[in-house]
Amino acid sequence: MSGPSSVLTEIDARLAGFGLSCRGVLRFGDGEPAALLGDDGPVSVVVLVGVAGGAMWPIFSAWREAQTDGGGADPLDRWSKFVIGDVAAQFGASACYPSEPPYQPFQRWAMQAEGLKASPLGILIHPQYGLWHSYRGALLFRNWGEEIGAVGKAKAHPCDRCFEKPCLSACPVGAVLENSFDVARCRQHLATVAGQGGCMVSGCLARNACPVGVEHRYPDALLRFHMQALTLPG
Ligand code: B12
Ligand code: SF4
Ligand code: SF4
Repeated sequence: MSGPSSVLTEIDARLAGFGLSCRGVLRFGDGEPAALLGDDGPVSVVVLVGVAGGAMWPIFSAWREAQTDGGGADPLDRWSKFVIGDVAAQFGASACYPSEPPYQPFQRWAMQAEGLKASPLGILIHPQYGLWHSYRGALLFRNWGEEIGAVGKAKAHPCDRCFEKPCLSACPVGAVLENSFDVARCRQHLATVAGQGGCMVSGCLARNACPVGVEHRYPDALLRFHMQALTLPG
């Protein structure tokens, strides 16, 4: 994270209250074409907002319990829009979200901004947080001229030093192969008694098999929440 007075530090402090953080910054311009998102003109700076570990879970859960409709069909997306949209407005930015079509290239942005690389599972691995991190949104700054601050980039890729690659042998139905993920096969297994009692209860066994960042593993309730979302059609 950058110096104490940077805009990014202020944004990060607001996000921290919700268990979220600034994950990385992309600057467009100076030879790089500006990102075109929506109809409001080119975006010059994108700040990735994400989750690293399970800090947001109790905050999100309390919000959800306070909603008369339980947060609706996609409560985490709704909460993310509520929180990140508000922070964006406070800093004169707009926002976009990973699950909102047309899908913005969050993983490509994260590779560029945080220096992360894909694990054999397809999701990006972080040297500190392992597979226990994700993105909840991005703040979009248009015509941003001043310095915003910076987030340190990963220097090492954990999978390069992992010779056993336990993530590739842990799936009971072989849905995870190096560089490909058989979504239909995974979903079929999740619908069985074994899947309901296994991955659906304690999370994807392939993701759980990775030894990196285990101390940041999501709480079981959050894993169950994500697994339920994975079984929805679409
Ligand atoms: C559609 C989608 C799915 C679909 C299909 C995914 C698939 N594997 O085919 C389903 C519903 C099955 C799914 C499942 C999951 N997903 Co998903 N998914 C998405 C979503 C919404 C869109 C992906 C997309 O099409 N992007 C559009 C393209 C253009 O974006 P892109 O960044 O440029 O794409 C690059 C990357 O995808 C990268 N890439 C992808 N796989 C690989 C593999 C290798 C080897 C390499 C080198 C690169 C690479 O290359 C692309 C080109 O640069 C993204 C959010 C987003 N907006 O990206 C989340 C996202 C990718 N999913 C995410 C997660 C965590 C999951 C799950 C683990 C969820 C869970 N149960 O906990 C599972 C399992 C994923 C798996 N093993 O692949 C996270 C990944 C975070 C991370 N650490 O990287 C994302 C970013 C959402 C988020 N909120 O953070 N997902
Ligand atoms: S188990 Fe090894 S290869 Fe698989 S994601 Fe973790 S570090 Fe990478
Ligand atoms: S959730 Fe279970 S079935 Fe699906 S890929 Fe992970 S280990 Fe395999």
